[in-house]
Amino acid sequence: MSDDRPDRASLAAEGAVAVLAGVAAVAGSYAAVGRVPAFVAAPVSGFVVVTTPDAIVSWSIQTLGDLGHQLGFLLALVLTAGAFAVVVAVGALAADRAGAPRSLVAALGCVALALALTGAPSSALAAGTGAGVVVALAGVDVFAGQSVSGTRRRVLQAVVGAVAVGGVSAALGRRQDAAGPPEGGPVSEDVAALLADAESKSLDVGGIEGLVSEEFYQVDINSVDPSVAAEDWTLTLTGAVDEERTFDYADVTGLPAEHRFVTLRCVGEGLNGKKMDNALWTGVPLMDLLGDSTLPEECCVMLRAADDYFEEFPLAALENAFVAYEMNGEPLPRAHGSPVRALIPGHWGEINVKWLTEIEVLEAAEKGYWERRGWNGTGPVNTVAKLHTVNDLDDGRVQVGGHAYAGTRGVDRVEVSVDGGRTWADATLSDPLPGEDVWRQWEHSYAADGEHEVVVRATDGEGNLQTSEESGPKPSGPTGWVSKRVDP
Ligand SMILES: Nc1nc2c(c(=O)[nH]1)N[C@H]1C(S)=C(S)[C@@H](COP(=O)(O)O)O[C@H]1N2
Ligand SMILES: [Mo]
Repeated sequence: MSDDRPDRASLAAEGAVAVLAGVAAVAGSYAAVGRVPAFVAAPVSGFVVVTTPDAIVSWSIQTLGDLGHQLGFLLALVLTAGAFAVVVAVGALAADRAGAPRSLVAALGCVALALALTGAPSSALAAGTGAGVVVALAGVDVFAGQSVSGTRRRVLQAVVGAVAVGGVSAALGRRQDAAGPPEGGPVSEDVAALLADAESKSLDVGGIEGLVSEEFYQVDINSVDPSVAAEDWTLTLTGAVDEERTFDYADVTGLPAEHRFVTLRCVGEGLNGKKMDNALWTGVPLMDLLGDSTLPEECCVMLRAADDYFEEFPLAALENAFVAYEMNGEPLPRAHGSPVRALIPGHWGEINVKWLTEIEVLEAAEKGYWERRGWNGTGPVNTVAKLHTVNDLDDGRVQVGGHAYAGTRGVDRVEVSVDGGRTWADATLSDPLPGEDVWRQWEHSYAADGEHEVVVRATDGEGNLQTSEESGPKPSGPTGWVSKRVDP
C-alpha cells in the first residue's frame, strides 16, 4: 500500500461528510421556516438572480416560466449547501487544532453563516443543528471492533444522518409552506353574491375555466416570494408630493371596501397562452387611500414592491387604480402579493405590482423593471379571443370555446370562422360581469363534416376588430388571430 492512499481516502471522506453536513444545514433551515425569505437558500437565490445577466433572467422568466424559477432555485440550493460544506470543513480543521469537538464547531459555524444570510435565529439554529447532527454521527464509533474501515464508516454514518435530517425537514418544511396566511372570516355576503353571479353567468362549456379562474396564473421575478405580514406592512407615498405619507394595513382595511372583478394578462405570454385570468378582488380605490394628498398634474408614478420590483406608468392611471387585500373572498395569497397589491385597469399584468410598498410620484419618466429589459407593459392591452377547448357534442356537432379580453374597452363580439377565415359567424358570449376590466367567455358549435380550420377574433367595446397582423409577445404583447385545425 502506498503511503498517500489512506490520506487521500480520508480526505475524500472528510469532504463527503462536510458536503452531507452542508445539505443537512440547508434541510434544517427549511424544516424550521419553509420556503420563505428566512430560508437560507432564499438570499442566495436572490443573489443568483441579481448576478445572472438580464438577458438570461428575462428569457428564463418569460419562456421557461416556472421551470426557469425551479432551475435557478436548484442552483441556489446547491450553492448554499456548498457554502455550508466549506464552513464545516474549515471548522473541522480548526476544531482538531484546538482540540474542540468537531460537531460543536460545525454547528456554531453554520449558525453564524445562516445568521449572516438571513438574520433569522430560528432558521440559523436549525441549520446549525442539522449540520451538527451529521458531523456528530460521522464521529461516533458505531462499528467499534469490527472490520469496517474508518473512512467508510464515517461517510456511511454521515449519509444516514443527512437522510434522517432531510426526511424530517421535508415533512416539517412542507407543513410550513402549506400554512399560508391566516384564514379569513366567512366570505362576506356581497362577495358570495358576486361569485354566485359569476358562476351563473359562466357558459356551460367543458374544458374551459368559468368566469372566475380556479387556478390564477402566477408570474414574478422571485424564486422565493416575499413573505410580508400584514401587521408589518406599510405603504409610503414619496417623490414629487407635498408631503410624504405612510399608510399601514389598518388604514387600508379601515376604508369602505369595494369588490371588483379584474382580469390580468401577462404581456409575455403567447397569443393563445394561459397567462390570462380573472378574479374578484376586494380592496379600496387608491385615491380614497391617498385622500387629500395633492399630486402634481404631470408625468408618472413608480410603484415599488417588497421584492425590489418596480413598474412605472402615467400618473393619470392612478385615477382608477385599486389596492386589493382579498382575492375571491380570501386574504390575498402570498403568491399574488399579500398583504396588498395594486390593480391598474387596462394595463398589462406586469403593472399590477404585488407586495406593494411604495408609490413614488415622478416628475420625469423612468423605466420600470421590464421596460429596462425591452418590454412595454403599460396599456392599453391588446384585444384577444383565445381558443382553449374543442368538444365533440352528443348530437355530432363540434363545440369550440374560450375567453376573450380587451381591457377597459370591454368585449362586444366574438366571431368564429370554420373555413379558415372566409366566412364568419357570431359566437355566443357570456353575459358581462360588472367591472370595467373584465374578460368574457365565448362558445360556438358547428356541424362537423370533416377537418376545419377554425379561426376566432374579437371586437372590443369601441367597435375595433382585433388586429389580424401577427406579432410575438415582445415588446407590447402578442397580436394576430388564433386559429386551429380541428378534426371531428
Ligand atoms: N412585486 C411584483 N409584482 C409583480 C411582478 C413581480 O415580479 N413582482 N410580476 C408582474 C407580472 S409580469 C405579472 S404578469 C403579474 C402577475 O400577477 P399574478 O402572479 O398575481 O398572476 O404580476 C406583476 N406584479
Ligand atoms: Mo407579466
